[in-house]
Amino acid sequence: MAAPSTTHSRFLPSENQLGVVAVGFSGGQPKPGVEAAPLALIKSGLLDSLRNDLEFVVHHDNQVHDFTEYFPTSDPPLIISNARVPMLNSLTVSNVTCAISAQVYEHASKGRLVLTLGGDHSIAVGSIAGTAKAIRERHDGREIAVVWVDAHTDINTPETSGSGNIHGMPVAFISGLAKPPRESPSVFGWIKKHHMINISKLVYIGLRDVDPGEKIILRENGIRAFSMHDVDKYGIGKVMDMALDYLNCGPGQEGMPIHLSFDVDALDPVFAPSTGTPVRGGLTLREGDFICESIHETGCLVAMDLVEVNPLLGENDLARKETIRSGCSLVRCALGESLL
Ligand SMILES: [Mn+2]
Repeated sequence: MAAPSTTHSRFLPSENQLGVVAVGFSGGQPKPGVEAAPLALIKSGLLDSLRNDLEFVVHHDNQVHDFTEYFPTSDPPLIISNARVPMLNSLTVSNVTCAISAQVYEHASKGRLVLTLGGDHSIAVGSIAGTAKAIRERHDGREIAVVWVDAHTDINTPETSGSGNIHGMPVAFISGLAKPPRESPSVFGWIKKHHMINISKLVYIGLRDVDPGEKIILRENGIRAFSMHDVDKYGIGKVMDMALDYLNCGPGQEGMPIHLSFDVDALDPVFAPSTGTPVRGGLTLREGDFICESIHETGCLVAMDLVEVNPLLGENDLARKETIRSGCSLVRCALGESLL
């Protein structure tokens, strides 16, 4: 039986107010199914356990939003000069993430911790934008830190992308590394300065499948990244010490509001097989849980995304159940469940 956390939140007025945004959207990538994740997670009892075991007051409109009302009537592949492939569903993803940012902002501006259940990882453009704007307003212009836990860096620009799928680009757009394309300026044209993150306040954990163009972006921008090589070399405990120290969120440090964006494909496919782009050699479930526990313990968490659970993928029903169970475990750990 879990008990509520005793950790004091450093950036939220109270510890137990949780806003939930359920996003049934898969347009940032080609495989159907990831839009079914929020309902599968909720049906498996995720929100009930947050209410009953961790004693959160959950603010949720009891809807999974598919945001189809924001889909444009036409959204042809967007051809961009110097790009290898066209950008796919660009207007759709732009419109949907704008709507997500407003929903996340609505919760965050009231001082709630915000949990966004995806959906593919393109939705993080919206969730991070909403968090960043609300925190700037509530805390005198303060920037947020982002911990991006993923097998991939998702930092392609339209020019470096080899697929055109926007779930591989959210970090580029939300950090301003990628600008609204000249060919279609309304694509992510809604992103203003107050929505953006500072790339020097981003940390990656769990990387093991990074495109050549992305490696150049990481190097040129000096982005702090902990790959699976680092997890093997130092162990997850030391990696989290280094990551949190870098973000000024270690013991005795001043702290920064943290947005945790957790892609379930950071976990090894043994623990999370039902996802669109699984990569072998990933985090164990305990390592994933430990990342979440460590961030919770800082008291700095202000928002979390859980993305890329795809209940239509995986070999069998057991694979799907395991993936959903893993996803629920990650959320509960980030929100304060502890072993003892
Ligand atoms: Mn991702």
